[in-house]
Amino acid sequence: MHDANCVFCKIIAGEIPCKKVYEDDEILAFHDIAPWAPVHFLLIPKRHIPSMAQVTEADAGLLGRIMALAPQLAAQEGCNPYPQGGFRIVVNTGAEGGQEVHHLHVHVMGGPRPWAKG
Ligand code: DGP
Repeated sequence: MHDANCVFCKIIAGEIPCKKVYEDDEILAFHDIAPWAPVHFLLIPKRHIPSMAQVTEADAGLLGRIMALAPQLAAQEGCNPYPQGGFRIVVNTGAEGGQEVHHLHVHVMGGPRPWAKG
């Protein structure tokens, strides 16, 4: 599913450039345009799911794959090793959850502190 008005669908389609971290048939990862931390990338499903609020049991495999990719991509992108290093995972959901782009995305942030947010 592709939403013509969605900025992340446009990135998936190659209509908007991104700094790619990882791609497969189901998932794309790329650097956040406004990073809060020295390492900050987003993992997104290629299928247009607006947010975590629309996720169902049928999406468990896809969500599991996204979460399982996070540690290896965090290391690849320069996050320091656990436990002195590590990373933060955030999934903003809905207006009150701080979500601005309504295509499900998992923020992965890490690197030496202080960070811009938090
Ligand atoms: P959220 O508030 O959770 O919806 O975060 C959306 C993030 O998406 C925000 O940190 C900035 C990022 N973002 C928005 N537009 C673009 C874009 O065109 N390219 C990239 N790389 N990131 C974007």
